[in-house]
Amino acid sequence: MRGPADVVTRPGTATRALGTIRYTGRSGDPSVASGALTMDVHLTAPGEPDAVDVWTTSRPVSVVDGGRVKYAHDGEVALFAARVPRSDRYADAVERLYTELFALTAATGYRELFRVWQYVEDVNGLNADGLEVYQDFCLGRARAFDRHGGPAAMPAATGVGALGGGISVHLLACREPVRHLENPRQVPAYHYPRRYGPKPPSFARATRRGDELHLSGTAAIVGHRTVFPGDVAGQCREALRNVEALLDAPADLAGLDRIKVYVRRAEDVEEVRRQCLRAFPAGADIAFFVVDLCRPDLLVEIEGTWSPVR
Ligand code: 3EB
Repeated sequence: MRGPADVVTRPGTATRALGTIRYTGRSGDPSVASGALTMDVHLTAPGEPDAVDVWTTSRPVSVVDGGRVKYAHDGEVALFAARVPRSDRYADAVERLYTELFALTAATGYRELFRVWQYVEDVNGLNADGLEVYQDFCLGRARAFDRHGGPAAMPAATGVGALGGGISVHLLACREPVRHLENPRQVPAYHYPRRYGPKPPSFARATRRGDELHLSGTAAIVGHRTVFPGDVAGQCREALRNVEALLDAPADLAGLDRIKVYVRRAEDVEEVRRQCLRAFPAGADIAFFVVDLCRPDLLVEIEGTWSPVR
C-alpha cells in the first residue's frame, strides 16, 4: 500500500512519518531504533505481497521508547504499538497491556482512542484452559475497559488472525474529542450474548474524528449472528451492506480509502476481490490478506477510512 492519499505535501511543509506498520512475513516488537516508530506484523505467507501503512503528518514528530510500548506523536495524534508474546493463556497479559496503554494515553494527553488494530496468532485455536484464543484475548481487553470508561471509551477496531507473533497491537489516539458510532443493523459488539465468550468484544463499529470516519473490521454479522455461513459471496455482499450502513450517505463508498480486506480461505480471494473492486473507488488503496477471523464461521472482513471526497 502507498501512504495516505489525503496527505498533501505543500512547498515548505515536510511530510514526516508518524509511524510505519509493515504487514509482512514475520512479526517483531515495535522499534524506535532509527528515530522512527515501526512494527512488523506477520500477515503474509511466502509468495504473497507485503503491505505497509505509513501514518504521516506535517508536524514535528517525537518518538518515545516507553519500554514495552513504543509511541510517536505530533501534538495532535499519537500512534502506540506493542506486542504480547505468544502464550497459552492471554487474558492477564492482555489486561496488563491495555491498562498500560490507557495509563500512557492519559499521561501523554492523547486520551481519545480512535482506531485500534489487534492481530492475534492462532485466533481460533484453544488456550491452555480450552477457551478460544480470541475469547481469551477479549476477556483481558474487556477487564481493562471495564476500569477505563467502558463502552463509551471503546473505539473502532480490527481483531483478526495473524500468522505468528502472539498478539500485535497498534492504535491511534488524539487530544480532541471523537465520537464512537454503532451500526443499526448490528447488536453492539460489547452487548453480544454470552454464547460468543465470557466477555464480549470491546469496540465500536466506527469512530468519527473531525470529518474522517474510521470503520472497524466489518463482517457478515446481522443482529449478533453470522449470516451466509459457508457462502463467501453472500458474506462479502452482507459485509459491504454493513459498511454502507455505517456511512452517512447511502452508497457513499467513494470516500473510502486505506481499505483492508481479510479473507479466511485463499480460494475465496478472487470472489472477494471482484466484489470489492466493483464496490470501492478506482483509486482507493486496498490490500487483501489471507488470515483467520475471530469467529470460526466468518469468511471475510472489511475495514477502511472514509473522508469527504474533494
Ligand atoms: C464482529 O463484528 C467481527 O475484537 O476488536 C471485528 C472488528 C471483529 C473488531 C475486535 C472483532 C473486533 O464481531 C469481529
